[in-house]
Amino acid sequence: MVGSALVRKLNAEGYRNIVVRDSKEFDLRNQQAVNTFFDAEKPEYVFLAAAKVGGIHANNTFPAEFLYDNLMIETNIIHASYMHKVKKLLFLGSSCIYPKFAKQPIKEEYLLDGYLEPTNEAYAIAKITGIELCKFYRRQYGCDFISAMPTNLYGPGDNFNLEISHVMPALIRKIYVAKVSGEKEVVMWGTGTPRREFMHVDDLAAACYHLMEKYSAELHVNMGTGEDIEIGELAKLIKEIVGFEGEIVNDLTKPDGTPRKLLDVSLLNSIGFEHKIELKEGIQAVYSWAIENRVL
Ligand code: GFB
Repeated sequence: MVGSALVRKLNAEGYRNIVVRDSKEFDLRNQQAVNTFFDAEKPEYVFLAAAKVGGIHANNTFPAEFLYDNLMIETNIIHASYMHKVKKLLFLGSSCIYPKFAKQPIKEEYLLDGYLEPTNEAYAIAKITGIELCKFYRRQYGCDFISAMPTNLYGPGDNFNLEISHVMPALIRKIYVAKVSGEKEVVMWGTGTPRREFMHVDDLAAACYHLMEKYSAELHVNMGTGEDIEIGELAKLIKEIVGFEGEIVNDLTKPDGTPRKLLDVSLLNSIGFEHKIELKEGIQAVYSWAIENRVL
């Protein structure tokens, strides 16, 4: 989802020499394969969006893979970028790097200030390592490597598989299916009281492009909208957009995860970037995309 949005943005900005590989073509966990790729393509600018990602259930169920795969991807690419003298690299992390009970809104400085949320601890440790790699390659070797920490993302190309997806595509799919099959209830995981901040992936891609042009420093940059919503309210909004009139019921056997992770985006704003796509309009666009692309 993020990689495709970055390609759309770079194309729109007029770039024509964009080198892309997806995971079916080669395995970024394989150091030799990564080095061979860098030898052949000699990239000048690297957007490191590749990662093993998933929603709360996938993170909680496959922590070994979330740690191992992400560590391998990051270390291989960041080291190869250093060895091949890449001009600039942007590493993408996640807002789950911050402590579970971080003060809100979360400033970049709160990193490593408390215990992590257990459901995504493995993924968070991998992403924190990525930030630290960029920081230390910058400090020791002078590499222009920067890091961005996006909030929960959504958009075209999202994963709608209910077992591994994030909440947004999951609720869009469940609510749509309930509507077309005439069901009266939709199951929402957890209590519905956690709050999440959602950013459309096209805003994220624009923010990444902006950082690549304007930012060069050790400190990672929060990427978000600065606004969040309760999951129960999100479900109501999706119901309204999809036109479903049944009930939302809670499955309390599923975890809530972190209660809140609203990012302080004043650093991003001070670099000159503000998001454009508001939540309702973004969900409407994704819903239309999902219908057109038959992923529901
Ligand atoms: O989006 P989500 O899976 O990820 O869940 P996290 C957000 C909230 O929505 C949780 C609730 O409180 C879920 O319990 N939820 C309600 C649901 N219904 C559903 C449903 O049908 N599916 C899903 N998936 N959730 C992930 C992290 O955390 O977010 C990752 O595990 C990463 O590491 C990513 O940071 C952005 O926001 O809880």
